[in-house]
Amino acid sequence: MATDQIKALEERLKTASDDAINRLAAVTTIDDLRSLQSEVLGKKGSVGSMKSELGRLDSVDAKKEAGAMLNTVTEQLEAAFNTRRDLLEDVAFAQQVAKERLDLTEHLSVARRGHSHLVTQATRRLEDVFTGLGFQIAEGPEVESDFYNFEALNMPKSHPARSMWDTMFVESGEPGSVLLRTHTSPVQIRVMETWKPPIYAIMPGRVFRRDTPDATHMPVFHQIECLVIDRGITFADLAGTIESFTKAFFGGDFTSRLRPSYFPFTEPSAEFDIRRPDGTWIELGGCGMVHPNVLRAGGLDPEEWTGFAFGFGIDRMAKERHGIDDIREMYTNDLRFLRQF
Ligand code: FA5
Repeated sequence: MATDQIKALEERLKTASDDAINRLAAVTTIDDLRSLQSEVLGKKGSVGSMKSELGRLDSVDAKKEAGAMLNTVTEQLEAAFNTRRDLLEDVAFAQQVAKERLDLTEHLSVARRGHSHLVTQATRRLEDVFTGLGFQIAEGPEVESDFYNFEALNMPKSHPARSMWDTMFVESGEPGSVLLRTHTSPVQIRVMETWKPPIYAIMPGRVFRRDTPDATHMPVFHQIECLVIDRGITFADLAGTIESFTKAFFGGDFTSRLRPSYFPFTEPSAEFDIRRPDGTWIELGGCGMVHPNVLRAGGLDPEEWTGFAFGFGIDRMAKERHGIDDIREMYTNDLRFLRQF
């Protein structure tokens, strides 16, 4: 009797266990594994519920035998569940890692060092060339007073030449007394006030004008100013310096020329152009002999000191030099453009 009971139990146990193993092989998530485990080994599970049947067996030996059989199968099933769980956990972890992985390949492949902006590079080169010619570098403020930007440069209030520079004013002090400098020429006065002649100075910096951006204009751009004050300086020194600079900066096959012009702070005044080897010309900037009124405004005696000055746009020069069609390209921050330089 007991043997039959055990046989029957053994068969049911085998069926339940085989069924559990088959279903386990098809389980792909931890959640499904958990619910299958309780369906099989839980109190009411296909295998787990068999424990409660042991009490109904006829003999103690039969109970023992059936109990041992049940334990063995339960242990085997638990081991199978554990193995499957480990595998699913590994897979879930790998999936999670893959999902959260940061794709750094782009950063690695473009992990080159940045470089200075085209205009900064041009400014540094200009500084190198001029310091090589014996000049010192000076700087002045970007927010200037009317005095330095205009008045000391021989443009008293309501002087018509002030309209050559469409000015941006700053709301500070007397209306119209504080402004964003429209050129680097005010630094000439600041240098004359603080340095003792002889002066051989260059003054690079940012300047501001109410100019509408177009292919050759920006409202914010860069200039470099050059000022020489010494005894017996002549127009020939000015022309010679511009020529030396042209060859040192652009190359030996470039030359320069001066054309008569007008600036209130220089007399005589000229525009200067650079000739490329192909014979075409680049307009660079303005120049001239420092006006006696400007020397006086800077605290120097025009009877003792003479000098020349010139100034030009760095952005526009870089544009011409590199054959850039539109000056605005330099400020759109498009790396594909900027990386070319
Ligand atoms: C001046 O600003 C004078 N201070 C130059 C000077 C200095 C003359 C010393 C005599 C002695 P001008 O306004 O022409 O001059 O400007 C000089 C250069 O700045 C121009 O030739 C041009 O290259 C550049 N420039 C002028 N306006 C702009 C602009 N909106 N955007 C970019 N570059 C400009």
